[in-house]
Amino acid sequence: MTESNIKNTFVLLSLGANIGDKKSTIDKAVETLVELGVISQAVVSSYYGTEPYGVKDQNWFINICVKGMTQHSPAELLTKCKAIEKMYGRQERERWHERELDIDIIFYGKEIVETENLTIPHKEYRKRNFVLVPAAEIAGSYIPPNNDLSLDQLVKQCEDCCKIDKMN
Ligand code: PH2
Ligand code: MG
Ligand code: MG
Repeated sequence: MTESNIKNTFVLLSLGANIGDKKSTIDKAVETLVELGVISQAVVSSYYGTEPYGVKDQNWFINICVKGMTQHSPAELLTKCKAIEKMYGRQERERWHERELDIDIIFYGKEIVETENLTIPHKEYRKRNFVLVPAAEIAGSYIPPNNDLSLDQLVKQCEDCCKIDKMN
């Protein structure tokens, strides 16, 4: 395959952690995404301290978003993200409970993916400040598929009341 045939697709990921050394885990996860060539041209949002959304009785999270380009298919990307979660100690627990590291694929180009274990755009992204705020910071003019509004506009009309504090 010549270089010009290699498909590079825009991707936006959400990373979160609420146990262990949250900041250090997220830093290392971003480094690993780049070092393993999972994404290139990475742009990382500010770090945000975020109130737990959903199950309330747990620590606050740190959340960020990362955008970049990937040569992986959505399914390959999911496998890589899961492997990096494991690398940094992710244990299996109940849905929405605490986690050492969560890496979710929010957008993959303008593609819509609906398979048994992967839905892109992420099912809940419109409802969540902890995704929309960092996503809009780095990709405010991006208009998600099935949408007329940009991330900048979606963040303004999001009704999530969970607190979110910019850390840096
Ligand atoms: N992840 C969840 C559920 N709730 N709340 C915050 N603030 N941050 C998260 O990353 C998060 C959450 C399930 O993935
Ligand atoms: Mg998640
Ligand atoms: Mg996840």
